[in-house]
Amino acid sequence: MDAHRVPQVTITPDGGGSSREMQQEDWGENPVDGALRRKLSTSSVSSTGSSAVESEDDLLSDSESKSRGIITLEHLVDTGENKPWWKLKTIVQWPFSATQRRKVNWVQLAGHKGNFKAADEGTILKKYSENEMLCFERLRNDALLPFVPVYHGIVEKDGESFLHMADLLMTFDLPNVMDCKMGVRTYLEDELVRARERPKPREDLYNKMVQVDGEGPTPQEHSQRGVTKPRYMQWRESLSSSNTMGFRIEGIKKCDGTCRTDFKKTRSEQDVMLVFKDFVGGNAKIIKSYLSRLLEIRQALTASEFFKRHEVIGSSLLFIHDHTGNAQVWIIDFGKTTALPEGHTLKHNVPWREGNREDGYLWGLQNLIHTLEAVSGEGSSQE
Ligand code: I3P
Repeated sequence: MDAHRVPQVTITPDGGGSSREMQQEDWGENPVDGALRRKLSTSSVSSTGSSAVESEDDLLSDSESKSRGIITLEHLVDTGENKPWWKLKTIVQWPFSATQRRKVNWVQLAGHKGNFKAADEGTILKKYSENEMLCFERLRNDALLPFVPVYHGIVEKDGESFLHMADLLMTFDLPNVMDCKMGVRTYLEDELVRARERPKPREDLYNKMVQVDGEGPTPQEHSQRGVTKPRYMQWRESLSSSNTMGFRIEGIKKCDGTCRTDFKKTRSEQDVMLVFKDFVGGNAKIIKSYLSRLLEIRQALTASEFFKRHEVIGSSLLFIHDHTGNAQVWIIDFGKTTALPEGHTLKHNVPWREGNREDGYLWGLQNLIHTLEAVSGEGSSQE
């Protein structure tokens, strides 16, 4: 094992962060033999009393409290570089000697920072969200159950509530991870109504918009140095492939430790295909495995009572593969997935008009399948 490899956690890169050195107490009493541990979390989580992994949310200066995102722990070659914008979130037990001190860096692929704590081996904790908890409860007897992280219930830790769920990276060896946010719409209708009734221009969203496109804001938004949340979300959707394809790539973390989240302008099918080809390193077998998993997911969605009765907003498909050929896709992040009024159902493949609550999820999935079929049809260097 490369002595310079260090664990890393991955989620979205907005905002500041830090790195720190791992210390003796971080390793705990019972070092892991052999394979290094990796952690990934999805929607919601909670803690267990005997966690091999301690959390340091106090290092996260994130003011956001919503519940969604992904965490991955894995190996990263320590270049000795300081990445001051990264946030340390979790400390992992590690098979190095207790006296060794290693720098731990955290990167974020998607979701809000500060929402996760690691838990017992094979599990992860996510900041409690009632909405997400209700989704997990309702999914217990649903056709989608095999495609969502196993949910272990609510756990209290350090005075906070968490949702406790399976670590999706456990079965992978040096995983590659991609987060695709599904749907044509990434904000709730309620958010739109609230913004109309009481517009609250936000400077942070204005700044994020200007960073990508100085001409993104209207003259009025420039003068107030603020944009409302739905306006920002709609801009994100139209700039990326959300509107045109019903899904968009949020972030990718590769097994070599590199992490990319600069996909805000990845919009055309050709662009998306290129990203997928690069993600799988031209390995056609991985694309085929992903395709068959997506077909299973589509079938399960069609059979799912939960899916019929919920507006699925901000949920992602998480693609994970490794060098052994293991490839999986999971449905994650239910923080904004909401039940419809009694008797109402959605089609998920018709256009959204305000009031119909359609999300375009199935349409997006179909486009994603077509895109991967196109990648597969172009052949690849490795079979
Ligand atoms: C964020 C992203 C998140 C959203 C967040 C946005 O934009 O769209 O999904 O959180 O809103 O800032 P970006 O990807 O460009 O960083 P929700 O899905 O929870 O609404 P927020 O700033 O209000 O948390």
